[in-house]
Amino acid sequence: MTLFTPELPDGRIAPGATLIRSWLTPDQQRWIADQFHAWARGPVPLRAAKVRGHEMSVRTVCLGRHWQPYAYTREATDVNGARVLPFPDWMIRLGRRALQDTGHDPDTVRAYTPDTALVNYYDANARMGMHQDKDETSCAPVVSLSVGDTCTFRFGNTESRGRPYTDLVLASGDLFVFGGPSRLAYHGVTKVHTNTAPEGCGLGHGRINITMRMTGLDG
Ligand code: MD3
Ligand code: FE
Repeated sequence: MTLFTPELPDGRIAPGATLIRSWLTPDQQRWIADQFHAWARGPVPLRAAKVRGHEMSVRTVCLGRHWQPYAYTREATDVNGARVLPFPDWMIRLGRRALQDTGHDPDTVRAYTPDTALVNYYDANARMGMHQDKDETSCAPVVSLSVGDTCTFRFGNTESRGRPYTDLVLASGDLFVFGGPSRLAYHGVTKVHTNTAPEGCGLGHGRINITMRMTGLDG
């Protein structure tokens, strides 16, 4: 299959969707991989969420708030009841820089205060089916960072899981920001390309994806 990389020179994929390749330096990728290993040690371990009775193949650890289908909570009541780790300040600053570098206006950048991160781990066989992210009440952009193996990411439309969609390869260090009209687009991960993680990215096997969100929830 040919993967078509339709981004314009400024990284625009669709209105509100911007991709910046190799946005994270190898040092930053390694830092994130090291943090991931620490986050996965708890208090809430990596877990495969159950969606309508089926375990996802992706495993997730959350920061700030815990995501379970289809709610955000402070305690991981579907895992071990522990409170999730706080959302780190460095990640708020990184999120703002991501918005700045993808051309968002200064007011949007200043107002961006993500409170939840889903940190997904994909092994060689993991996939993520086409879905919309709509458990948040805020329409602020989602910031996505990838580390480790390359994957095929499917970016769809806001109407249905089906066509039209665009398949893109996401590699270690890539930044993707989804805002505006793209915020409610269906999307998924159709394949992880094993042994494609660059030397020095800090992850020997598999893929990490961090998505930062503003849930719009209080408390
Ligand atoms: C497009 N994660 O955690 S990141 C998820 O690679 C999720 O782990 C995928 O979908 C992953 O919900 C994709 C890219 C992404 C994230 C959020 C989006 C694309 C998006 C929100 C709206 C539209
Ligand atoms: Fe998603």
